[in-house]
Amino acid sequence: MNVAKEQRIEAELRKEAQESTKRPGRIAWLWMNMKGVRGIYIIAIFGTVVYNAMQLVVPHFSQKIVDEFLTGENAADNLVNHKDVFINLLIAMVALTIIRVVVVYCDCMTYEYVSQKVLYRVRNILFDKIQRQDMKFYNTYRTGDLMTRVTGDLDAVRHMLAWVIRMIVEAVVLVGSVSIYFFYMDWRLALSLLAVAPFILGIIVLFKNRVAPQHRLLREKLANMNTIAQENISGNRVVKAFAREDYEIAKFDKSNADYRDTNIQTAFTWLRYYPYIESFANLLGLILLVMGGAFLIAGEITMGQYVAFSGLTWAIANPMRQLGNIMNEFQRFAAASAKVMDIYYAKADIMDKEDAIDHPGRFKGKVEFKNVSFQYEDGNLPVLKHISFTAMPGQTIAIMGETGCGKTSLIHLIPRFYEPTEGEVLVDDINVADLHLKELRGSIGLATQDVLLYSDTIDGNIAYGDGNITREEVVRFARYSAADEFIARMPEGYETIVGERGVGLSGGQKQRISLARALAVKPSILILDDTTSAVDLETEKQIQHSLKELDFECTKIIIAQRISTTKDADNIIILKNGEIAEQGTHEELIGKGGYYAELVKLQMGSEVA
Ligand code: DGT
Ligand code: MG
Repeated sequence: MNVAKEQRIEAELRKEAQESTKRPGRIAWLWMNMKGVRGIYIIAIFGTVVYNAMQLVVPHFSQKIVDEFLTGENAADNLVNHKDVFINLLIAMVALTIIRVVVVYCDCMTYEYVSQKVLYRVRNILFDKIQRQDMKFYNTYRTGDLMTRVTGDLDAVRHMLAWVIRMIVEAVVLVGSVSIYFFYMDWRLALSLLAVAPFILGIIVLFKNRVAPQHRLLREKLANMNTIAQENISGNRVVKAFAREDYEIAKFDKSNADYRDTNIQTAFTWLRYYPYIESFANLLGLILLVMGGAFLIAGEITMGQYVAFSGLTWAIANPMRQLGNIMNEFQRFAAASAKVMDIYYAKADIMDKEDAIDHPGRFKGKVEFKNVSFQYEDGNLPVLKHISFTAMPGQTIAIMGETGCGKTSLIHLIPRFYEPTEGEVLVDDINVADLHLKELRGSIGLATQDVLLYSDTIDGNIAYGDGNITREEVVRFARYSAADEFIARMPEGYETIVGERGVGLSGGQKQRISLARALAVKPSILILDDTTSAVDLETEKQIQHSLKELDFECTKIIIAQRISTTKDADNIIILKNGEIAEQGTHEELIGKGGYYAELVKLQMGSEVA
């Protein structure tokens, strides 16, 4: 399939996943995602039917050979006079076997191709889905769990297409066609052989009821183990700092053992039912021996027919034995696909409205909070209460307050990471909820409180928001954020690769790169959340100076603890328990003699010189 067609199908499926209000059944969902490869999948199923039916033709030929050339009344005669028929029968048997091998080979390749294709597609859609979720989603799902869904769970879905369905078709074809053939030879013997089927089916149903919850449990345990591993690896510094390696190893061991035990239990569940299935399957041979023998002696069936019956009982017995396996895999698919579909059909609460307002061109950068209150969905207390203030284009607004008073929560409402529970947040006099997220967020430069850099070059990290900017510009923004000097001193300068999360850089260095990254999108609104907290005073002064000299107009909203960072702001907002306790300029607030004035007194002499 060509790339354009694949992309078109993927886009259609994404649209469906986004817009559908009802989740289809898991098989219908699978079928939907097979768009474009359904035709060849059906051919593959047809191939399975063919090669299984072919397996039956060989015993049919052996029956003919036995009856007409070995044991029949005219056997010796036939062997002499119709030698050509005998040889033709032998050649046909060999040819059929070769053809069967070729069909099986092509068939397996097709199943593999289709299943990989669907796997690739669904994985892309899942990643796309995960990318577009809002903050709430990331608060809900643990990383290890999400990783399990796009890897292990998805592979169980692939396995369904590549193996389980094939096995089901195989079983149905074998049992079905052999039954017909048996009935055609002798219906009484056929009926006595098939009498075991209802018992085996009964056992399988009992087994299914037992094993289904176990597969769900198994899947949870795997996700749990992955989460522990992932959290441990990304939090390795904390582990080392507290010398908790042994504790972590024990914790992982426990989860690993838990997973192992659940796996063993699941296997044992099958083993509990297996002897019954096996006994019934073996009963077939006994029935054939007794009943078939009696029929043969009574002359009801020929020797050739007896050979055909006995040569084909496996075609009933094997699928019966396989049923447990198939059911097991099917339940694994059921548990995994439910997890995959959770993400596939996840809907972000925060999305573009259908009638979102287009805002081509640059925002002026006016930010206004109108009586905004906010509470986290999983929290039980309001975090922000009746916040109102306005930042005019180009102004600098400082936000200060004790830790936990709601500063970060407040600025997260501007790029619409969360929705206020009351009131509205406006940018350029438009409610942010009415803007296209891409346009809104594209015009905001945000340096978050906990800095996350990608494992990429410093240049790549700074240019993250706008891949088109030149090296000169990257250097210019690094200068604005007082980062150029230390970057230039690094062995490979801007080409230095920083590790995952910026390993290899100091806290202050990371903050400065994060500031350069925020500036590099030339935002209309620059939001700095404690961005210079780890930077020394001298460097900070330099940064403050360059922020005033930016060559593009930009409203600045700066969260900081230091008076030196905030004193020149056009408006300083003091938050207390989610409410605005004071606001005004440096001089006005000193005059008020409140929290800010206290802070000035405390920090006097050291910084505000
Ligand atoms: P900081 O950075 O330590 O100076 O503190 P702020 O002022 O940035 O505080 P903020 O906005 O992070 O948190 C305000 C309150 O909201 C605090 O009680 C913790 C709570 N909170 C923060 N994030 C979440 C969240 O994702 N879910 C819930 N339920 N509560 C949150
Ligand atoms: Mg904060």
